[in-house]
Amino acid sequence: MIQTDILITAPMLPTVLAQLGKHFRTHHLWEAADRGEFLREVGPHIRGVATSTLYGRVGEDLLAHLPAAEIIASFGVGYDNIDVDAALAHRVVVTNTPGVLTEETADLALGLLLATIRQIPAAERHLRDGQWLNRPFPLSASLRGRRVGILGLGDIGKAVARRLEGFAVEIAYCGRRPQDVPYAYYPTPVALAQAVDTLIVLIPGGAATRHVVNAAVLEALGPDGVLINVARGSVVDTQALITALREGKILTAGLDVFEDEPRVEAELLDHPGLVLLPHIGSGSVRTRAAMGQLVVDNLVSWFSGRGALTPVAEVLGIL
Ligand code: 8YV
Repeated sequence: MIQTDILITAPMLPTVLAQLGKHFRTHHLWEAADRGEFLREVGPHIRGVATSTLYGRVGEDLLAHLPAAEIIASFGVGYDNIDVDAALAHRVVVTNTPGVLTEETADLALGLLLATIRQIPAAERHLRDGQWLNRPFPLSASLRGRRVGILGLGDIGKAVARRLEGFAVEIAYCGRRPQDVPYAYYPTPVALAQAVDTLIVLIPGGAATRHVVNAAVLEALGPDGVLINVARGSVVDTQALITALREGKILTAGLDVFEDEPRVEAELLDHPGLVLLPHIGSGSVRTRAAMGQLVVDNLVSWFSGRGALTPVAEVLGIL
């Protein structure tokens, strides 16, 4: 047993908590009646942190209590919930959970795309409400003949593109640089939006990508435009999206993520044509277990002297 003190900031899967408890001396921050007092007491002993978006952002205010911290293992591939600059200033390594959720999230992106274009949730409501007895469900838009743009061709973007190949649609993408792929490249989000009528957002969140999908991008997508976001709510300017929907500048949207989760803007909730999901991209039992396992494995590997398994890109420079 490695007697290393680990701070767990927010509830995690019972299997993950059990494993962390087996390997380490764990401290549950979310159970503390007085967080300040708890951190003053255990903070100086903490060498590792396990966290997730459920906690909120890990930054200077928490790190200042953890002078002996060496590693933050975050649950999720996106790590905009960690102030990486602050972590690096404290010489704390940050890990995320890439890879294990790629295919699951790509599956959900395709499900959301089809549900949005073919209006599957509204059609089901029509049946359940007994409306089918009165009239057929209205005809929907179609995926046929669409040009689909992927904003952010990382691992998940590529997994989405592979699936789209099977749907016989044109595929284009925008990213920092062209890649060796058989899809058309556009250097800016507006150029991509001009070239396509369906946009799937897959770039990471954070300050650098805030509101990248703005009024100009939505206008460029056009009146048949469909926006799908399974990345981060912060990437889309929600007010611009609400305006674009109201003014018919785009057709509809399917959103799994929101700017102020779990709160969702009333104007989005009131719009019957939108498909809105509660951030379930990676949310299967199997995939969440794999993500949790990777949190455990990163901590165990680090404290066994074998290094971090999946450090985030910014950290690779200091290792
Ligand atoms: C999780 C995610 O919902 O991996 C990510 O970046 O957004 C999702 O897999 C989230 O991290 C849960 O805390």
